[in-house]
Amino acid sequence: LELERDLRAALAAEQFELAYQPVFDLVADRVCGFEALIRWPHPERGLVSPAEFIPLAEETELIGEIGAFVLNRACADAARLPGDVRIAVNLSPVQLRTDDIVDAVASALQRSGLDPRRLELEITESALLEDNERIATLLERLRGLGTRLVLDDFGTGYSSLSYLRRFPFDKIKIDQSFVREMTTRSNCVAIVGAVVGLADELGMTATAEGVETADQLDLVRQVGCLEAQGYLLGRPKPILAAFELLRGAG
Ligand code: G
Ligand code: G
Ligand code: MN
Ligand code: NA
Repeated sequence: LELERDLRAALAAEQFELAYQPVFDLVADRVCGFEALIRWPHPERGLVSPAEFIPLAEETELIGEIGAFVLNRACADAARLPGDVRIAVNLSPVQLRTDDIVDAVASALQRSGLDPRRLELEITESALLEDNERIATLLERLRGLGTRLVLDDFGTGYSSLSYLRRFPFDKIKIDQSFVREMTTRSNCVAIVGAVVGLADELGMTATAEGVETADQLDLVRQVGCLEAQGYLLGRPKPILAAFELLRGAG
């Protein structure tokens, strides 16, 4: 309850920050985007993990306001990044329970002037479990704004192929648990390779998440994956460091 009170205060005081983790185009060998990850530097508790406060925000319906903050900040920051660099924002399943999310995304795009094609919306499978017809219409509307839809953490939930048939995704993010075990379990190499092939056939991109070692990156490349993200390639960092990373890459 104390944390809930702090969460409200943090919103009012704009205590939240965004960290940006680079996403690499493995063909061009350059940063092609960033995933925005919320950070809460709490004055007394120190850095509170979103794994702790996002579930609380979902229960207390503060997630709408926090989500709007993330969208607005990420789009404003992305609009200042050069060229065609993309920004990915995580959407909570709770944010998809009402159609307000369409207005929130449209508003962030309009206020920032960001080209909608540079905004990626990450959605986990758990958001797709219920109320299929309504969710399908909602996702069509989000895509209608010009944004790209990403199926996040693929492989961890039901990983139903019907999600890929029914919903208009542009990208699949392969969960880090598969990537981590590629070096120790050949079946994980086969699974990641199969998802990459499937994405390709469907005209989608696949991103390998959680790449931590050079051996993992080699295997990810070997199975034909074109995009990757993980601590080996870059940790989540403040926007200024993200700018520097792009400048350094030339
Ligand atoms: O960066 P990391 O440990 O800190 O994130 C932990 C979890 O919190 C991940 O599942 C991530 O998707 C989620 N997360 C991080 N930032 C956001 C955000 O802005 N919105 C939502 N809904 N989830 C987020
Ligand atoms: O659920 P989602 O995939 O959005 O969450 C991404 C989470 O994974 C964030 O908490 C982010 O900080 C974390 N992350 C990103 N790269 C790595 C990595 O290479 N290893 C580990 N263990 N976590 C990572
Ligand atoms: Mn994500
Ligand atoms: Na993910």
